[in-house]
Amino acid sequence: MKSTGRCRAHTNIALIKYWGKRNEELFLPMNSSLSLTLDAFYTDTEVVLDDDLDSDEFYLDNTKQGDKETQKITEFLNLFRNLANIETKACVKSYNHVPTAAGLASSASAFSALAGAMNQAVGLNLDLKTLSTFARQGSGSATRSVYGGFVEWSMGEDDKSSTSHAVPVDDAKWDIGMVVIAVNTGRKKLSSRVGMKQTIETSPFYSSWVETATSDLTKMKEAIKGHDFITLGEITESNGMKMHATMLGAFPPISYWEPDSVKAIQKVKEIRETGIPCYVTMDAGPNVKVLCQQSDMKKIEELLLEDFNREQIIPSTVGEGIKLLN
Ligand code: 2P0
Repeated sequence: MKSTGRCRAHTNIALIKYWGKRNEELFLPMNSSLSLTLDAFYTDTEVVLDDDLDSDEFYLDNTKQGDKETQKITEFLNLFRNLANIETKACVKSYNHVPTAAGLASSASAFSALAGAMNQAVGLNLDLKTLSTFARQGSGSATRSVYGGFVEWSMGEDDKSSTSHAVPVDDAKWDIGMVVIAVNTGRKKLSSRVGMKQTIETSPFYSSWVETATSDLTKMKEAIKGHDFITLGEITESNGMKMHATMLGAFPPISYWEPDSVKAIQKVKEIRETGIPCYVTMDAGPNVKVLCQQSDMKKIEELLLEDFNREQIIPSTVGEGIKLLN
């Protein structure tokens, strides 16, 4: 017997960052976070449950993946198989749709799409909130990709997995956009998973980070409610910088920045000084993301082209939540 599920999920960029777990096994975060789902970057995934398979198979962009990558998928699918009380193996095929130079292939869209596809293949009919708690256990940031627009990942209580889930905050259909400046698209040397653990264990700034992220989130939700773009942007930029400052305080220090990251940040500041509101954020890599108003995106692209190449500048509008494909 065979049963199939197909799902698309878009990636998301955190405006209030997640940087650390209070429970590593369950992927429970130290603080709640908030993101914007992006239309330009997404993953399509097909899961075929097949009684004839002896073990799970995993293909990424038509290339069969090795044991280590497949094992991660197996562990993730087991969450669903355990719930449904089945042992059927699966063939998983994933396709990343990311502009070639972006280097933004993301575990957020990957695990969110896989959760959606497996939910359909198994026939569990989990609702989106519950599905986000499953996506979370593949990769923390995947929790938020279940929904479109502005999405909160509510940290939840204690070790209760079901309480740590995504909450849709706002559809972001009020002139919101993002421009990615791809500085370097190579593989990062230090994974987020290791980087965040090292930061919690050694950075003396960590407790202040958690406090400030929590108050930033409250203020940001107010700004979103009031469609106050300037406050939204100011908190975004401040929160991202505070996360990177906290990492710099780790031992040994952690920095994902490159010279061109600083160049991009300076450029955005110059653009802002001309009167166009735009604000930077950065994740566990050197690329710079610019939160802006969609109506300013063309102008911002033009100005960025004075210092960066065409293929380094990737604009995106707001993305939708997961959707089943047929
Ligand atoms: C975020 N990042 O909120 C933060 C900001 C990077 C910097 O979530 O260990 O791949 O799989 O939960 O989700 C990247 O870390 O880490 C991330 P795991 P994940 O988007």
